[in-house]
Amino acid sequence: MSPSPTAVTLIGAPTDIGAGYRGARLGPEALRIAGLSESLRALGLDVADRGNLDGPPNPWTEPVDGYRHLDEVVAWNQSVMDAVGAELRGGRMPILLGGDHCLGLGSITAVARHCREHGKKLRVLWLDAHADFNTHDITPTGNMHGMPVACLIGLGPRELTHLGGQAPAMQVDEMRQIGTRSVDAGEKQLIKRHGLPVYDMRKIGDIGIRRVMEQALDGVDDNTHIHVSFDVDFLDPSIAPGVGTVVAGGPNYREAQLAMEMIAESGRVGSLDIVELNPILDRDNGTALVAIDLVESLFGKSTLVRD
Ligand code: EXY
Ligand code: MN
Ligand code: MN
Ligand code: MN
Repeated sequence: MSPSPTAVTLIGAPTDIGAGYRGARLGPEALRIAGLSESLRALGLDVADRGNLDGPPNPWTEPVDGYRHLDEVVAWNQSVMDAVGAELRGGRMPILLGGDHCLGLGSITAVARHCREHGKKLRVLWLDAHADFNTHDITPTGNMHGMPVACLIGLGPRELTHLGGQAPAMQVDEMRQIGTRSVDAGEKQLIKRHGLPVYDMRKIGDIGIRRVMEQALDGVDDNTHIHVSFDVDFLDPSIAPGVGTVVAGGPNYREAQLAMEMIAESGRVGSLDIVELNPILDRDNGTALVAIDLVESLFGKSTLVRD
């Protein structure tokens, strides 16, 4: 994988199968209508759009054994893993358009397998208000968009922890969570037990977003593949209201922009998820436009006035 590849492929995953509100299934179209392809092309990228993946409808049923829609979540993540893996094998950078964050499991399982096969180090930057580290016995809702990180490190149903053929899909120390500010009691204990690296909003308040990003990117070298899993609810709701699980007190525009610019300057971004955009809860598609502007910062658009 070349650093900051110039060839990207959009992959739509129109489902809210893991979410507690319906509407994230409309996320891919909202991002397309807000001009994601055009914005990336304007930055000189070769942009392909492979359209939307197919998967089971949302049956909207209650949790069973602490999992809501488990079979459908597995089917969607299998489809995402196959599509993301195909783009990586083709030398293109996959950009997954969600859809809710349970899809991060399939996406990152494919990326982690690609890294193993190519002898690359993996660094996952999980930008999110939430830790998404629940398991079926501690989840307060059964919604599986609250579980992908636990599944990725091997805590979850075998159909998901072994989706890519082996578990864990990734190591805890390959993950850096940034912007966390809504964590359940059981989740907090699990995070402590497993030593999940979390830069929560208190840390950002204490040392600032620049220092946090320096620490989160520490150790990234020319042999590192960075995967950015951008849950749009990472952002403060005042700039991004169109998400299903709003949590006040998130990074402001400038903090989010600096975070994206610093990730871009590493030159090692190899894959991206844009998830949890819910147009039903948005105003004038404004959240999609903000998300795209920040993704442009991830691809080199900078506020730095170069001499
Ligand atoms: N922790 C809560 C739960 O597990 O239901 C809320 C999870 C929200 C997850 C969103 C995608 O980031
Ligand atoms: Mn999330
Ligand atoms: Mn979230
Ligand atoms: Mn169990």
